Amino acid sequence: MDTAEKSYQALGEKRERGDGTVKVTGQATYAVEHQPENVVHGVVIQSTVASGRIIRMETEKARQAPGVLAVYTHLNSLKINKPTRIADGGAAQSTYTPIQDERIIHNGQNIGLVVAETFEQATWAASLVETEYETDEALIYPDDPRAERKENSATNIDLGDAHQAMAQAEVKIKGRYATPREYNVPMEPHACIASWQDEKMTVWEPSQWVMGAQTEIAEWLGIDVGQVRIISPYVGGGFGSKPVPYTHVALACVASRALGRPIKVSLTRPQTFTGLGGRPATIQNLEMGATRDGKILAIIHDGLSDTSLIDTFAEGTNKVTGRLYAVPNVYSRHYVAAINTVTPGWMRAPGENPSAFGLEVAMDEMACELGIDPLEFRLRNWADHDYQLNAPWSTRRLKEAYAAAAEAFGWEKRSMAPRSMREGRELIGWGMATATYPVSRSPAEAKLIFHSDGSLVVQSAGADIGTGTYTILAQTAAEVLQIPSRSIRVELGDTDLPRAGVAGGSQLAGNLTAAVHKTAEAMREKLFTLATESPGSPLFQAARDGLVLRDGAVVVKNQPERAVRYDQLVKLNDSLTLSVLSGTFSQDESEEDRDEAVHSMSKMTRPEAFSAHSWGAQFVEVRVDEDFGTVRVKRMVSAFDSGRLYNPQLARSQWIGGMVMGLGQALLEGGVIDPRNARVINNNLADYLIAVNADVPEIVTIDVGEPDHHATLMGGKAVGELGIVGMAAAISNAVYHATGKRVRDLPLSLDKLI
Ligand code: MCN
Ligand code: MOS
Repeated sequence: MDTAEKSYQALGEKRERGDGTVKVTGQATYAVEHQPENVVHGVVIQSTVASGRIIRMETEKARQAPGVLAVYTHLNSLKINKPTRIADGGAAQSTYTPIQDERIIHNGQNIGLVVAETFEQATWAASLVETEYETDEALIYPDDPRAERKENSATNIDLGDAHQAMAQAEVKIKGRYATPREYNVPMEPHACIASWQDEKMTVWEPSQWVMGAQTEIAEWLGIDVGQVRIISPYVGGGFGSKPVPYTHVALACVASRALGRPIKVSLTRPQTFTGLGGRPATIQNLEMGATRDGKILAIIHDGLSDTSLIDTFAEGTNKVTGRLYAVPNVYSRHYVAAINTVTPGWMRAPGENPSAFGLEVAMDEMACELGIDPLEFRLRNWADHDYQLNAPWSTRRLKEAYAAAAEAFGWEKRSMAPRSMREGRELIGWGMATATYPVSRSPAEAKLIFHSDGSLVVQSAGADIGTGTYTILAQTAAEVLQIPSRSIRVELGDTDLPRAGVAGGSQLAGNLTAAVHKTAEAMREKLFTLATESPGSPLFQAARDGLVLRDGAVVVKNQPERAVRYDQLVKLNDSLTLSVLSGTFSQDESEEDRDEAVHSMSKMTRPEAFSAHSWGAQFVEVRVDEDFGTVRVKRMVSAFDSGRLYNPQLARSQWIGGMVMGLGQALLEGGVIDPRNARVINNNLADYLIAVNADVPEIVTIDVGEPDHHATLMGGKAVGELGIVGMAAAISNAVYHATGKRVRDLPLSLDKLI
């Protein structure tokens, strides 16, 4: 039978998510929903000033309150060691260690933990703790001239001579582009259970990277990585906010060790706004020079993002500046400004996203200045290779993306002038932008286990944060082993499982499909060996190169009656199961090197000889009410090149998820910081607005990718973060087209339009 006729819903095919039903029916247990015996509850206390020190902390009333077991502050300091930052080969996003001293560096800083028998008792007791501060003046905004600035030289761009070329350019534009602090706000807030038992720390923690969590917790506690286990099979979204645990987890761990009982610590939604970071605010100045006929000659660009007083987190605003177009002269610098804030962190497409906002709005401005259609302007500056790296593209089906999206959108019907399209009181605007996201790679392991009933289990420590990892790994094994993917059980998100790195940088799908594919191939060889070398096998001594796998059996090609089923082969094996552990590490890599690769990000690489990225063309229509300035997005059409899609249905879910998040970023999102005390005023989901269903119009996505084996073993490129990258710029460009008003700072709230 032709295998094409029979679908195993293998890699590359559409299929619903395997974990979907358990998640939406409430059967999936999230970290803090586990109910260990004898569990206690911890409530975090946060500072109410931004800068200074604690001069008095009165905890006695809290200690006397019903059910209270302990109140931990800097006064009875449980030791927490400084963790090593990701950039220094560790796994920490912030090196802040709570309750070690009296210093306050940001408002909402975790400064204590109250532990009681019940959550209500702990909450009540926490309200009884009185804290007095001596306050210093705080640095609240990133453009405060007193804030210390550091150059983030890793992202410097020095191509050609930008200053000289700019001087010669016939047409120039210059703009200041800004994005506010934004917050990831996943549905599942940050909440964990820590349990110290028999010299081992077990933590149920929602995690994009269990092995990173293991590293950081071991460092905090001063114990071996092997003494820490992280369990995280289901994550209710992360969007970059759950790569590693934050300080409430450190507090939970030391409290559990001190009390000898498991402890639950959940941040309230408001506490999540300062218990961890979010996307830092950015400010960019971008100058572009071009010839009259629309060739860009030079870009001069500096950017800034805020960070905390103790850690450098850079939201590289120049990540895409030198990469999208054929610009021979680019000068770009990115700086960080240290202010009184929690250390910011990743949020979907860190760097690429604000970088594209600046560049892609500037592209629109230049196109208008030149009187050239914005899409045509981009095509005139087509980069046939990566100018920044001076390397060929692996694949770049961006022209195809522009063409497909423009056609589906009806772009050729656009009239050039702003305010030239309307329907009644509604101004209509059409805008577009380019999106891109790089391909990264890290090695990983997987284990495949056949049980005696012929059922297959696939294991890896990697995470599924809502992306589809469970599903695509079943599909990967199904493709090689020729069994229905729905019959395969996948186990993920546990440090006891085979080594894997982070679900971050939109790379896990590529990393784990490769690892599972290799392991499945090793399993196939093992099945052939058992089939041909076990005396009890019906295919004993059959020619190995004449064998194939089909419908759960080893079969002699063209002789379907000569077959042995997998369950029979398991029984011929010496043990009850048949398992293979393999992956994408090179064979000579030591155990130590493998451990390092998954417990840090120091071994993450990019494809070498080629510049490998995903690409997208994003078009939107907005309607702006002429009287009120309210903006509605009416249509979103994007075409993407993410290489081979492992599952087109799930890739589309990811793309539209990114696009919806981009819509929220464009119109609604933004932390409002109180200028008096640096408190996040809108620290809840009623005031911090994100896009909801009523905001979201019809979405069209078009896949223009082709397999890219320079990028990854299985031919796919990045998906998870791509969809957000160009959205805010496309919407801002559309709003300009509708209204003639150029808004360069997000969000595009109505006060900026009337
Ligand atoms: N996929 C595909 N074909 C490819 C690549 C991916 O079909 N060539 C699909 C697969 O279903 C895969 C998913 O897209 O599971 C995401 O793959 P990938 O782009 O490799 O991203 P990761 O697995 O590394 O996931 C992390 C990524 C990031 S970095 C953020 S931020 C983000 C995102 O995924 N956070 C998310 N998408 C999210 N989606 C949900 N629901 N929740 C989050 O927190
Ligand atoms: Mo994604 S922001 O790289 O976790």
